[in-house]
Amino acid sequence: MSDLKTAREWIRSARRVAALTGAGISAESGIPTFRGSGGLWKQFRAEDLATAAAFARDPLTVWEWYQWRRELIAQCTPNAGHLALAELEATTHFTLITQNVDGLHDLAGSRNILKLHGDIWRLRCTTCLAEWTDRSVRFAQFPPQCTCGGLARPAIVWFGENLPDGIFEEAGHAAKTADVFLVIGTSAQVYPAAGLIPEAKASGAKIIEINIEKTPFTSLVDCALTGSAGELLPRLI
Ligand code: BJW
Ligand code: ZN
Repeated sequence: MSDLKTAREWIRSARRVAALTGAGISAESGIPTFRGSGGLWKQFRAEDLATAAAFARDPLTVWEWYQWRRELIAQCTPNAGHLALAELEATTHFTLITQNVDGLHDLAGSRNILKLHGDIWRLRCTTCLAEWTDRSVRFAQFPPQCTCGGLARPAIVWFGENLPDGIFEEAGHAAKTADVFLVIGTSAQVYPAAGLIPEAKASGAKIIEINIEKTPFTSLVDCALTGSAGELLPRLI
């Protein structure tokens, strides 16, 4: 049997399936990834843009970068990979764990989504910690503010920051109880997200990886499918 057929059979007979997605699943929608050629971290320094210290130092520069990304993402739509995962949710006990902040899984129709690194369309007040959704591409005032007058920041998890309360625990539970764990379009270099892979494996899940390149976990997984998520996921699901 081909790898793809075997993997399909595992999913078909699984009671619980979970998936960890990364920037690679949105690449075919036109959203740049972080690492690798063409990745955001080739063009920008993460420590200048994706840390609380950078925002405290220069909120305008950080907000301009997010504004640029919000404009770009607003023009993108889910691809066949996102849609296949939304379909999986309709037919199986399925938990979607994503590192992505772009909201394309929501647009594709997935409902049960654990967003480990936040959401680019949500803002949080640095003073009163209130959180709200704002999908506007141009803010009425820049940088955006809270009704309390405090400076707003993107509700995104930057380096050195903790993941949203309870979300990682839920993701860990999904990983530990899954019969099949899909790892899709992530370089699996950022923790604690990448730690879910060995956790699922140790709990007995079959691990299926979909990536156009090798990752630190490729040699460990039960099935490594090499190719694009937009092409492979519809054939798998
Ligand atoms: C395709 C494809 C196609 C392309 N089809 N595939 C243990 C060891 C070392 C360090 C740490 C550690 N534990 C924690 C740390 C620190 C840090 C960390 O992990 N650093 C490592 C990089 C070394 N982690 C943290 O700081 C985390 N917080 C934390 O640990 O809190 C506890 C703590 C508190 C205080 C002090 C210390 C610890 C938070 C991490 C937050 C990550 N945030 C970011 C940026 C947000 C900015 C933003 O988006 O605006 O989230 S980083 C960036 O990377 C983004 C992503 O979600 C994340 C993961 O990237 P992803 O999704 O894997 O993308 P890429 O680009 O890396 O990979 C794309 C993949 O797709 C590639 O493999 C391609 O081949 C593939 N691909 N096209 C299929 N068509
Ligand atoms: Zn406020």
